[in-house]
Amino acid sequence: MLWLFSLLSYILVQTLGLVIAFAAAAVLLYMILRRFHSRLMTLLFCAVFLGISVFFYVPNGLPRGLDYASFRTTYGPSISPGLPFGNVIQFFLHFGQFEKVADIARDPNDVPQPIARTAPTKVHVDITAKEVISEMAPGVYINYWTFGGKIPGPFIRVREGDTVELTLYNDPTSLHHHSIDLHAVTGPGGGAAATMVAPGESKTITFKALHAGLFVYHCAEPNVANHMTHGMYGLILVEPKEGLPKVDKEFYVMQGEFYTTGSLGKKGLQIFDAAKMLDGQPQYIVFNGRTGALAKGMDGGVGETVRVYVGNGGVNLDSNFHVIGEIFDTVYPEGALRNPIHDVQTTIVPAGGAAAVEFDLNYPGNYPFVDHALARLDRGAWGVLHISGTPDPSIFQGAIQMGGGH
Ligand SMILES: [Cu+2]
Repeated sequence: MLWLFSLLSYILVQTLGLVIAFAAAAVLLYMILRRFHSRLMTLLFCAVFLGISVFFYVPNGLPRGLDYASFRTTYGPSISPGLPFGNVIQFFLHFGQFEKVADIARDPNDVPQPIARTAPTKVHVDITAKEVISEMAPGVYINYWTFGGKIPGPFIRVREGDTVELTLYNDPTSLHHHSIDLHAVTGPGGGAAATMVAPGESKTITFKALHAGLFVYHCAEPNVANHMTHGMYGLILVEPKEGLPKVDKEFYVMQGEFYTTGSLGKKGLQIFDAAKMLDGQPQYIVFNGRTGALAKGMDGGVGETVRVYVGNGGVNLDSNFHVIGEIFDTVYPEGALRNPIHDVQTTIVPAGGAAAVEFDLNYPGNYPFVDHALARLDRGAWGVLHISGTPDPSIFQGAIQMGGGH
């Protein structure tokens, strides 16, 4: 409950505190001046005080706690990104019902096996939309909205030509409606137009995977950017009929941004900041939902080949995906599995897009992977691929020091 207290104290101290201090300062000023001056002179001095205050406060704005975004005018096709005030009340009333997830990060090894089938079939997929509480960083709590209680949502794997029957269930503990738009779908809203589900409700769509590729799926309930930046995204791989090259390891990585009223590292439960989202100024830019999520868990050995499926939930930034100390043998830019390019250092993963990268593991060590817009490292956009094995001095020689890399 400490983090709940920290949130309330933030609102009370920063916003209410300012109002109290300002009012008290005005009264104090009036009382002091009135002892030495006429009423008219005192009121004039107070007018100067008020005028200067307005001069400073109006351009700078009030503290974030009062700058609530549901009062903001925006020009999207649907509702603005601010949470309705009623939902904030609902959030606190129903606070106890949210599942507290120990680790929000999806295991990067959580990728289904390659498809061995040589003919199309009908595939059933069940996904549950769920709103939970978990840690972005130690002591920094976020009300995440998820597919399946983890970020990113489950990795869906089908074959070109398959028919997919997908059921979206919205957990009864959710406060919001949710839906799913899969970029692999040809049809209204990518499926979102037929999957809008209230808490406790479920809906089913059926679609044919007409195009091979690596596709993003995401919640498309308005305000869409708001739902996505809370964590509602994942990848669906539609394998080409002819299959993908065989590799030894496959990993699942997805970048996303989080916008909080508290600055980077501010402890306690963080409120979503719609104004910062509109301005494109995230506090956290992370892989798989939280800082440090992929510091461990991605392992390989010299002589192996790996493929990383990289997606970007956005909602504002393109990712510049790069593995420090490796060169991608093959990149499928923008998830186009029939159009690979080769010998690539850094590949762009657009917001709402994906790329797959493949490379041989040639030399042991720790290989950080990053968004190479490197200031984002400090907001959390990094992980590490651990490669074991025997060093080949013909590939690299040198005394390895801690903290190596660029
Ligand atoms: Cu949603």
